[in-house]
Amino acid sequence: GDGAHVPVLVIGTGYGGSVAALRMAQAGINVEMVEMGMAWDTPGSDGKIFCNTTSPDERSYWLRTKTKQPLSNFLGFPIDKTIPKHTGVLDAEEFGGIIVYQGRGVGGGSLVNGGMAVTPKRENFGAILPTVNADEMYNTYYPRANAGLGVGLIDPNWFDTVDCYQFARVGRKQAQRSNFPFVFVPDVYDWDYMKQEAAGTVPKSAVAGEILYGNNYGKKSLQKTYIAQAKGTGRVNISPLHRVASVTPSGSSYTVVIEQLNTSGDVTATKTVLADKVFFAAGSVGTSKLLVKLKATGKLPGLNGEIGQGWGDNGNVMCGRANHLWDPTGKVQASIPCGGIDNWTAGGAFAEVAPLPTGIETYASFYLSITKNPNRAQFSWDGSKVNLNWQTAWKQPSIDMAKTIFDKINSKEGTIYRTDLFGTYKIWGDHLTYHPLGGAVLNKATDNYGRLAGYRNLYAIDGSLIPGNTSVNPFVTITALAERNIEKIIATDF
Ligand code: FAE
Repeated sequence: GDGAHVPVLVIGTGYGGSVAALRMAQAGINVEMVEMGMAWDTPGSDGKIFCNTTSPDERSYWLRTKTKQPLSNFLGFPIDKTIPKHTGVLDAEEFGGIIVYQGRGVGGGSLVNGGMAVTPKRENFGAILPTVNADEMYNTYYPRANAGLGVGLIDPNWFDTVDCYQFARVGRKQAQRSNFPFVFVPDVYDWDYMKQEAAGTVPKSAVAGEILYGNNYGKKSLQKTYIAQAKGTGRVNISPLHRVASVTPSGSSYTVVIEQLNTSGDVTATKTVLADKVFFAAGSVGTSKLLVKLKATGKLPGLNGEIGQGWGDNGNVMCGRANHLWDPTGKVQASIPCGGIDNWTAGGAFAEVAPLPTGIETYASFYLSITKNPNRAQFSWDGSKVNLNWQTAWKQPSIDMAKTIFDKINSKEGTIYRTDLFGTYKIWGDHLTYHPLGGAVLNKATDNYGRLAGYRNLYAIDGSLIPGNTSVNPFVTITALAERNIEKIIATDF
């Protein structure tokens, strides 16, 4: 509450924040977590906590009056619709050259993401986090993260026969016909539950197309794993609909100013808390925006010049292909991807075979590629807000890398790209990312364990630490790095 003095305050309840909170609580430390989004623990009038991708309502978007769907068009027609302004679960945050999609609520990105839980290939790790000991990560922290997240793999026999993965089997066949390896991708979705969904014996979630605006059943979001465990210690308190506005030194502690929000996004109260230690876990964008502003406005002037630097989009780019009529991808598609095409070493691209759960046969194959895009952007303060200088044209290397896969598949299959999914006659979804990384890079803006340079007892512990690319989907690496860092911090800083 207002005026309290707490030992530890964690800003944000995504992967980094949840790991930090759990491990500190297990070490006997009381933790206060502040989350700008909603709790997502109460059903709406339809009996469900989250709305479906096919019928977005006020629960879908963070403070928008119109949806901002990643695939904005179908057959060339815009498909976005009007919604009431509300503190919904998915934020489509617009900067000049890129829209950054993020989760809002207790559980952060785990509420809205595909749950693809991928440990990078060891040979790529040196390029991902060059100052981190790979042996420790692969022997201890990646296994710890995978266990904590509840990662599992689809049953390959079931995959081979079930209707809802027809789209992925077409993706596999076409990849293999062009001599690309198709790999199964682990996920935190409960695969046994999905089997029951497909069999019609439990309420449907993934098989009914739930994903971007939350899964009502089946997905092991952080609410069901790290956060449930953290709450179980009795030492963690979470305040949803509270947004941290400022952190500034006060004696040997920090004064944290927190704005309480209503579900229309208005500030209804401002509270001040004194915290001995503050963990920035507001995500790459949230942590970067806070730190850049606090440095520029004199609240934390001692932060170093690396703050806001080294931001990347994990090379995300999307595209669709139009299949022949003999390659239908299925009317019913599970919303959880389970496989990818690996051309990282030769072409710099790893493409997930993604569903297009429209409920009708589209004959389309859809992909989200993660590429080795070398471009990095920076955040800066303009006197009233924080901007990001990413340019849309900086996606060209990603397009070129994705083409190493899909030009070859198109030529082998005699097929073409879809041009109707992102506008009219537009092939590439090059306007967005799901994977923001960087802005408070490890061993640059912080020491090698996330302690922010210039201050004692201030830490970054989320995707902001990772310099722009993980070669695969990022949350397992964010979780494993947080496990590594918090272990060191608990051992030495308390
Ligand atoms: P994050 O999970 O974003 O949590 C930060 C939290 O801080 C959020 O809950 C914010 O609301 C909150 N916050 C921000 N600012 C403030 C403030 N000032 N005061 C209080 N609270 C604040 O951070 N990754 C994968 O590995 N596999 C996938 O399949 C996958 N699919 C994705 C699909 C979508 C649509 C999206 C958007 C992302 C996907 N990701 C995926 C990315 C993944 O969710 C993301 O990397 C992590 O969630 C980032 O974790 P952090 O802990 O950095």
